[in-house]
Amino acid sequence: MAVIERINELESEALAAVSGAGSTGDLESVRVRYLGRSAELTEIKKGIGTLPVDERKQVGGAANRVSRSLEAAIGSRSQDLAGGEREKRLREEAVDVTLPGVPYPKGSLHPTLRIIDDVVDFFVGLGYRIAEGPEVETDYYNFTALNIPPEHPARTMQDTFFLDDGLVLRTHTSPVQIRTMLSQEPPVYVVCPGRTYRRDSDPTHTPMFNQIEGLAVDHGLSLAHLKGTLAAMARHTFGEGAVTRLRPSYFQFTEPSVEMDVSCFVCGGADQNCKVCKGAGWLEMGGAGMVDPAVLSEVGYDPEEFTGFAFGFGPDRMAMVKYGVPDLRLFFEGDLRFLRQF
Ligand code: 2NL
Repeated sequence: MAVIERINELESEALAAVSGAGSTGDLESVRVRYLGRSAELTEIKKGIGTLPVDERKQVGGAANRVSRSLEAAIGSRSQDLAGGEREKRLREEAVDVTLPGVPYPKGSLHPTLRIIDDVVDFFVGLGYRIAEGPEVETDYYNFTALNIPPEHPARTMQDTFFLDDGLVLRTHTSPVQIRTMLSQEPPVYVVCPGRTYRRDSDPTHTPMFNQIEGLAVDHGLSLAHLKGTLAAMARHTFGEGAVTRLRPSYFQFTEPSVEMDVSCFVCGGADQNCKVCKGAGWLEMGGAGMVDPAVLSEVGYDPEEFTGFAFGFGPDRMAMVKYGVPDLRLFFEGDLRFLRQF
């Protein structure tokens, strides 16, 4: 019977196509072509009703057998293909965890910031609070409250950047301590790091530089407390061997006033040709003194009841000395070749 023959032909044709399918996509096309809605075999099944009664059973049986055999063949081929494809994907997408990573450059702290952190940590350890304030200040907070009245010659020594409306770029962080004292009663223990500005530019002066000032106001504070505090700070920052000395000096806002030196941490004073201290044996660290009673009165503290000491350091200068940098301007140029050395 011609139809039965055709059905068998379709079977071998389809089985060949199934084994020839190279991917699950191909295999699906084969399934649609031989078992789909408009496949020849499907058409044959639909036409069974029009056949003579004695042929229907035979044709139907053959068609169903071929359908099942194709479905089975497609099913097993599908599993093989899917398994192979999965393996291929796993192989291709595998991550080699032994490959070296993409280098991610590590940053480093700016030398000035390292000094600031170090000094501030020391004072926080003693119980001081950190205080900050505006870089654009009024003439009053920057000068007048610090016992530097208008027209006083001390103002011209500071090379101030004057702005409009009586404002200035602060020439020191002292206005932060003034603001602190105006906002609270003693005791006061604050350390004030920040940027300050003066019209100055050469290898050891930049128009913007950093300062760390500190202020303590309490009952019974004396120059001895100041001296002990500064000595401990120098040991913390420059090593246990650091020795400090105070020399008489003058500031408008302290009385008495001192300049503080630290023994050279490179030669300790033993090398006449030392590059760091130039043979002096001492390095200038900053200034300090007992807060002038006029400043205490100005902020409403009773100078008969309270005394205070204050000090100021230049962390940029300290970093230059500690790390042997010859030109202060290098600190503010942002050249990574310079900064990566720290
Ligand atoms: C220096 C000197 C100094 C102060 C800063 C100060 C602040 C107040 C009252 C009194 Cl509110 N004094 N500050 C005192 C002495 C020296 O700095 O050469 N700094 C780099």
